[in-house]
Amino acid sequence: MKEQILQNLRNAIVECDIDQAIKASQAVLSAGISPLEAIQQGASKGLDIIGERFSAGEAYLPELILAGDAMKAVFDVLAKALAKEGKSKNAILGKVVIGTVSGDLHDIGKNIVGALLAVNGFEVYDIGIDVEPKTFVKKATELGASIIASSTLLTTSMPYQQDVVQYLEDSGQRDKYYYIVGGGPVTAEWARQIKADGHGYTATDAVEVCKRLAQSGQTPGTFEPIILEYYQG
Ligand code: B12
Repeated sequence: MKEQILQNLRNAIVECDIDQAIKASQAVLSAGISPLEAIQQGASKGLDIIGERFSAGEAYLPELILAGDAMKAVFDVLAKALAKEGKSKNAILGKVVIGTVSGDLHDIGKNIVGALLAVNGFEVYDIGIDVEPKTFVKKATELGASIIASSTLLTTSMPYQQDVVQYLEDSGQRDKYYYIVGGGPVTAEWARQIKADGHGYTATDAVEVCKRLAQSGQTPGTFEPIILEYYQG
């Protein structure tokens, strides 16, 4: 039954069918399936299929837009239940500023990461999409955050993730903020190359990386980055 529900969720996204996406999300809740698992193993897989079709010239921009809208509908239904999955509701583990870098309007993954960090004890400030490198740092200063997280889905925007490090260095603040990077094309190699402090492939990884950084006591920018791939706990 669980497999069938996850498959329905995946198909609803592939078919860009918002009504079916909402129904399948409600079925996730009724069946007591983990909302995070439903997002990562169901709905996101649908987006991957649409993405592959887009690359192959078998789907076009309208499908990307509609599939994105269907995914947002899923997230709206599951967000409350996601909050209940949170493990440390009382303690504040740290403040995180999160955004999508310049030139990039993709926000679904970033929103999932932000929501999951928030329900796991972090105070999260989402500064949106198409965010300039220096704005990440300025907001972190303004809000007293200790972690900066940037997301990108576009290879053409990846250099802006590096520019955040450059800005931190140029402004003499590299030792003040842990900096983590993620998003579809972002790899461990890239994170090391740009001297980020952490990287994860999934929202679950992002939470664990932030926890380890917040508890590490190490000076940002002075250690091997914490890299996680599909952390299982
Ligand atoms: C939906 C979608 C859109 C929607 C976005 C809607 C929205 N509000 O976000 C719209 C229609 C706007 C769109 C537009 C475009 N898109 Co688009 N889009 C997609 C699609 C199908 C899904 C993206 C998605 O949401 N995935 C699901 C989420 C949950 O996954 P995720 O973002 O990777 O996030 C997870 C992890 O990466 C991680 N994570 C994310 N952020 C962070 C941050 C940190 C710090 C950490 C640790 C982890 C982490 O956790 C998340 C949850 O596990 C992808 C294909 C794909 N499979 O990714 C193409 C894709 C990203 N798009 C693509 C392209 C080319 C475009 C356009 C240029 C198309 C065009 N010709 O106009 C425009 C660009 C617009 C712009 N300037 O940004 C390409 C990018 C190619 C590349 N690598 O550069 C892709 C890969 C499609 C493809 N196969 O060609 N797109």
